[in-house]
Amino acid sequence: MTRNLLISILFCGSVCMASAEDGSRLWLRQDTTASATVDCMLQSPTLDIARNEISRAWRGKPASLQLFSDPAHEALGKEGYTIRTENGRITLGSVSETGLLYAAYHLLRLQATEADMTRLDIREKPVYDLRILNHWDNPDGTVERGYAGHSLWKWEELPDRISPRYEAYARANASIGINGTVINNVNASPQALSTENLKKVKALADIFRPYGLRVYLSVNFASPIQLGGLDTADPLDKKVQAWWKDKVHEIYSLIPDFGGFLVKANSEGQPGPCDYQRTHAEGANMMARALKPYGGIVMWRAFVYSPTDSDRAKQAYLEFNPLDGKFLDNVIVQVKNGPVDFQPREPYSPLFGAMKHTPLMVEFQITQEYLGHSNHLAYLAPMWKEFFGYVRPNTIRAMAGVTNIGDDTNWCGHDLAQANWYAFGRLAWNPSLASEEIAREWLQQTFTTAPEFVGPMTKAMTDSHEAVVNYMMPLGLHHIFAWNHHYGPEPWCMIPGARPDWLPSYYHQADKEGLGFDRSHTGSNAVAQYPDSLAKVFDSIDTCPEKFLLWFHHVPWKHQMKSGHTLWEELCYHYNDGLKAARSLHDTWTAMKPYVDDERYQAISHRMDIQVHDAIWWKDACLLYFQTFSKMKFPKEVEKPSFRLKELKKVKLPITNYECPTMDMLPQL
Ligand code: BDP
Repeated sequence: MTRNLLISILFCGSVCMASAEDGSRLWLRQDTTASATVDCMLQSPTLDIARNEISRAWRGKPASLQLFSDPAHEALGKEGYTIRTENGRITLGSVSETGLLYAAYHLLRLQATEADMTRLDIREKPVYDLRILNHWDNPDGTVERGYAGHSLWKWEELPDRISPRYEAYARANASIGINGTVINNVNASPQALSTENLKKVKALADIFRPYGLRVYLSVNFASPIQLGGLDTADPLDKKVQAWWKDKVHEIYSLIPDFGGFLVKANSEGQPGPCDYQRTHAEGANMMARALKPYGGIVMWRAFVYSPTDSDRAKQAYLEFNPLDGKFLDNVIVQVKNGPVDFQPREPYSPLFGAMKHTPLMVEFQITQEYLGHSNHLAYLAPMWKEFFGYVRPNTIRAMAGVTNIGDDTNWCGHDLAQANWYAFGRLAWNPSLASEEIAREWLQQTFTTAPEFVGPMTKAMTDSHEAVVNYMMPLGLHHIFAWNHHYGPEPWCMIPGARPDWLPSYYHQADKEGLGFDRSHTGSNAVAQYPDSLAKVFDSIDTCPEKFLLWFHHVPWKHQMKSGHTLWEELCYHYNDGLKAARSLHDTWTAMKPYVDDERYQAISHRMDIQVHDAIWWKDACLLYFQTFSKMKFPKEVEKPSFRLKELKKVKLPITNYECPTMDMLPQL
């Protein structure tokens, strides 16, 4: 059924206009001079955006936007939509205005990617209702693990001054279906909930709303003490419960569609219910009760590990699995994709599949804390797809991604890192999309549709994650980064008095016998947390996939690998392959010069110089260091080291948590 809304968009001719290619336009670079005639009988902020987007850029058949309430559209849910060619025009249909906005962006994507549009019959429904970005942005404008400048949110200016980038941000998210944003760091300041701050949050929420983007806040569990002046934050205390209830009421009176809370509790020094001998479920449920009347949710993180003797990789499971079924229905437990911490490659967290009576959501890290920051090209869709190879998409409830967005002109530092923001949104909408497909459409929209560009670059992007794994941490190695900033290699790192599970040697366990963390039944037995069939595969050194070998096993240096090489040789070849692959990414980019504007060509080339440099640094540091244990020679095909171990051990990068190193800070070749 058509409601009394009909917006007709008629095609108009137009001319092309060039503008600066500083990366600020992301993948939304279509020429906007179409000035199509738009017939609109209903108006609303969201529909105005959808109509304007199409009328400015669409160059195809006349189009109309229609709200439907028929079963076929209702079956697509409140954000789904159809796009159909009918009687010489294109009809975009949905039960909601947001659905129509998504349809508009889809139509424009088809145009920008030069898809065949002769007969359109598209039905779309997002796989996850919640597709959410997590900003680790601090009140002082810094971004924890952010490598693209300062925070986009200018707290000191809000709510009076509104940066135009807030709307540009909402638009970019809507164009890829992202519908939620947690705007502050999980290491949350209690001040996030102050009345003064909430007014600023409201200003952002008002801008985001027409784009279908809801605002959420990370909250500090001790807020009732820090902000409310109470003497406890015990979730079973009536005063504490009343405090949260009042606070939630205040939030919703300002932001009626507020999404809810994200909570990091009893993790890395953050307060939480365990401080009062209460469980995570008791803490989460207390907040959930306060949010429930307004439709709000709690995303409670399972990223916990205390300094015990137990294997860190086992701890989240040990703490959370016994709580299965104990959370209220508006709580979702947010679990990082792997059991440790966003390493370049991890097996999936065994909590997925184990907690059968608790809604779970996966947390991916879009920002490249452990993948060369915004200096390295590491297209992450293949890594996220690897997760979905083990965890069936329909067994989880939602997808969260820790963003790589800052106030840099090009948003993400590295122009090619925009692809990770884009891929996150596309996969949260439909996790069965192929990495190549996403890379291709992103490249076409962001640069050019020339096949000579799109073909090689799709391959380069798709290969890039494996390249980074190989030159940083192949075969299941993990967490051998430099202390604190997590950028370069420091497998030898030893800080007197530091928690052992913050030090690389805890993870690589190199000794004269071999390398790797024994998590088999002879070691920490972390394998037992996986379903039996998989536990068996991981448990045996013979059947464990080699990409996870050193994650699950302490392997003798002379162990024979599937290739016939020893572990030592195989390790050398992997590092060497990683370096070769980094060079090849760079060569591919160099060959793309004719297809790319000079501004972005140079900026990316420069970052790729750093990536190749760092691949050499990683290879040399890790192999020279591990060689002190293996005492074996490098195979002759492996490139000779450019650095000396003694020199590399002295390297201390003058960077804080929040920066991307520049070439002059790096060890000189
Ligand atoms: C680690 C980061 C740290 C975060 C933490 C988290 O190093 O900055 O606070 O994860 O996810 O990866 O809470």
